[in-house]
Amino acid sequence: MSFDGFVPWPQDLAHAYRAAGVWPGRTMGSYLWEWAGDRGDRVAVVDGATRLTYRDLAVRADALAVRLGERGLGRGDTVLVQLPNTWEFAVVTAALLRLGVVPTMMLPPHRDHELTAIGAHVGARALVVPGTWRGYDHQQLAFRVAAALPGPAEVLVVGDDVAEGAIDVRSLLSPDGDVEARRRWLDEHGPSPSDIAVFLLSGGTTGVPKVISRTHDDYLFNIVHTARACAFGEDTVYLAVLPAGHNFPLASPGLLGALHAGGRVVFSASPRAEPVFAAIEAERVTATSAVPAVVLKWMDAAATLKPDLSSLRYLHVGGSMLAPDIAERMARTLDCRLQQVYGMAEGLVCYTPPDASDEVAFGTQGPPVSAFDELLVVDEDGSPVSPGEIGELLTRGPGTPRGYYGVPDQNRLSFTEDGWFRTGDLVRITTDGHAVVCGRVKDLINRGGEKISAGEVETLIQELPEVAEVAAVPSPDPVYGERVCAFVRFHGGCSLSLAEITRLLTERGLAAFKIPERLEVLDAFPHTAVGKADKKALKVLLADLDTLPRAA
Ligand code: AMP
Ligand code: DBH
Repeated sequence: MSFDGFVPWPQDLAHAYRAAGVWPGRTMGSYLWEWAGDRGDRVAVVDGATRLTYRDLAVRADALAVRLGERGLGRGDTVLVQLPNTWEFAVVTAALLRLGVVPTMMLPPHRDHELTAIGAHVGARALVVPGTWRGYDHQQLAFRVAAALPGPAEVLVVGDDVAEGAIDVRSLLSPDGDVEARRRWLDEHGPSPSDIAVFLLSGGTTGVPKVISRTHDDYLFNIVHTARACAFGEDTVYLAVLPAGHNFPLASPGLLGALHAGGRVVFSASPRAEPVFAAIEAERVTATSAVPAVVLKWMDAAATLKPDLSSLRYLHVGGSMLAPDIAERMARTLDCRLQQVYGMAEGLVCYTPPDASDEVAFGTQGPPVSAFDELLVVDEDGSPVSPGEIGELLTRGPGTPRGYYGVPDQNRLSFTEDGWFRTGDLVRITTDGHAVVCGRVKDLINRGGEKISAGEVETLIQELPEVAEVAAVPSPDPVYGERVCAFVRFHGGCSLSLAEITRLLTERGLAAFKIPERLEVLDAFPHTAVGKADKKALKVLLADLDTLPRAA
């Protein structure tokens, strides 16, 4: 197998980045044994009572990698990884990076719809899932998806009750055997720095989420520069709270940044305040990252639980809009330095500096983490706006790939010919070069940092026979920022309730966080000049519905 849909980096740029040392010219897996040598006995990963040293991590990752290699997986293959925040996430990811098998980072709430569509798009050869998670049987999900994929795919399970026909990942991690021989074999058979290291999902705006290929070179750039922007070092104890397959907790700087800096990663299986506070206290966590919706819940809980957060120095908050007064309240309530982050799996990451003034820390999302990142703000015609004006942000740089994986038509819309990525975000840049996110032009719903493509939800609802017309729009929400609202026009004599729509979409295998939480039924839709649902008008209508008293 090879990755035909990969949009390669221009050769001259790749050479220039390597020559300038912006790209380290190494693979991510190549660090494992270097770390095991320098700091082998130090704890790298903590998950409840499980503690892995840097050496344990290298030994186990190699053991898993070689045994997966023996089962026929290797460079040029990809697997869907849908694991919760447990220590196995770190070992599985490290093993795949060593072997050159590309992990496609799925999220635990994803279901048949997402796994099948993405798995088919990337040509997944296997799925790595938990057995049961939050009461849901992921093993059976993986069997269904494997059967639906065009090619053969193995089911790899991290869990206690591994079914016949699935592979027990824990049995493959055991450190028995010849550690040195495995290490030599992997050093010879591993990937090269320009290979794809990981596939990340973007919220995207089309039917299914878009896949972003990140090479070892460009992802290492991301990790190194974000870790620097967050002053990560050997004393960093990073708590991974958001689902680890997200670019933010994974590599911005997240768990990979903490390991790269010589620190320690603590996994929290849940973002709820109780376990998070308990982990911060028990492990003396120094930094964590979360979306505003999650931090708001921590603030509420802190008032009653009164946790000891004295070790927590830095809180990275980003992923969705954050008002300055709330940012300030977060820092005061949790008594730590707030670093706002505006980032995207497509590459660009901006961070407010750890020592920023209150004005910068609370009122902006900071400058790009590297001077090599370029920003360009344009108006509706694509012309640069005057300094300080709001417009759509275009960006280019050593961490921003030149196209999504395998979607040439989409790429002509999302990227300019000279390599600028159209973020779809409305921003202004302050005179000091700090980004301030002001809104967006892309058609998605940002539910507490989870990006939901309006098109994906609309396509599934439109397929219901009762539905004549549908439009998904963001409905403002005090905690999540936005939730999905579906405007629907039914065929004559037909109707469905919100509960019925929820059931039908769940049956079709759509992740729960994408399912509309509000339904507004219309007899007639407002349309744009080209005959599409007029979403601007629908958003105004929604605001009116929320302010005007409703007829009984
Ligand atoms: P994704 O492409 O799925 O990685 O999501 C990245 C998108 O999340 C960005 O393009 C923004 O729309 C949004 N985002 C990330 N950070 C922030 C932030 N601090 N404020 C507002 N929106 C954000
Ligand atoms: O929302 C995101 O995708 C995001 C937020 C903060 C991100 O990718 C990142 C930082 O790197």
